[in-house]
Amino acid sequence: MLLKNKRILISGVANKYSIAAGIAKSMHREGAELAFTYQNERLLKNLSVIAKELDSDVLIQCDVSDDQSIKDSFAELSKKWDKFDGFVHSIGYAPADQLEGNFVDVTTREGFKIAHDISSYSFTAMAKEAKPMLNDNSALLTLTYLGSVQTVPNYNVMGLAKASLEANTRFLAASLGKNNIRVNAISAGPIKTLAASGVKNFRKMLSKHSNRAPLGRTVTAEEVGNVAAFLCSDYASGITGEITYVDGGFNIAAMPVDEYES
Ligand code: NAD
Ligand code: 0WE
Repeated sequence: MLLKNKRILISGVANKYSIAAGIAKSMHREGAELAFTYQNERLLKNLSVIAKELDSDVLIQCDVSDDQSIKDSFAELSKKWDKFDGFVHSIGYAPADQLEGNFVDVTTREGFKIAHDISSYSFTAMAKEAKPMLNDNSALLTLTYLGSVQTVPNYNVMGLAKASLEANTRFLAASLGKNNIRVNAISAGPIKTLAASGVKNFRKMLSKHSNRAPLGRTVTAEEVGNVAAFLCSDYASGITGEITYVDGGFNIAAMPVDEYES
């Protein structure tokens, strides 16, 4: 039980395929008490079913594009939990027109602004509001993607936003270290979630991934969840500001093994 006596707030569950849902499942198995935020009413129905299965009835609306909504959601959480032990930020967004086509042609000032605001700044914003409520030995976690450090066709301005999110992870770690709060990120391999379902040729990307990754397959949201549970547990007490890859080794391989091995 990695997370016995830990209270963790989880954002970003849109449905059962969400990476945040895999994380919630692992954390619940490891004994954590969970609360959830959801973006809007439309997502509440799915979340209610998932939260119930994980013994949680703390569901709070939080749209991270709005400072007041973030403030209100932590105020509401404080009615249930006076203190807690960390949160998972599993939120990313860019307008759909930014994620299809040639980077220099499709990227706009507005698209850039929204991608960075929702996908990176929101992590700082949530940390700011959570800080007074966090216990000693708390941990914050976010989800990033390889597109932050290598180009990926169509990922475009999201790659820039993820680079910002990873720097954000390091600066938050430096900022909150003296309060004994650790801040880490998981860089997950591609997983077929709602956010991925709108992406052109995503299935082709999944098979390319399996081909190049040393493990010869994609990863599941629960595999990401298991690492998330570890990083938020006291077993990871010496790790902060780190980007941990959960991608079957894809990022360390420049080429598939099988095509050149005799
Ligand atoms: P998902 O669609 O299940 O989750 C994305 C979540 O972001 C949704 O729950 C949505 O409600 C939330 N969100 C978007 N805008 C918001 C706002 N303004 N306020 C509050 N919430 C908002 O997809 P996912 O793949 O589970 O994505 C979760 C995280 O994992 C994202 O940061 C994504 O970039 C990252 N990630 C995904 C993959 C992948 O292949 N699926 C790989 C690596 C990293
Ligand atoms: O971070 C992500 C998903 C990011 C995402 C997806 C969408 C689709 C719907 C952000 N915003 C939106 N906005 C929408 O309107 N991933 C890591 C998954 C992903 O998305 C890609 C990928 C991969 C991998 C987009 C293009 C290329 C590869």
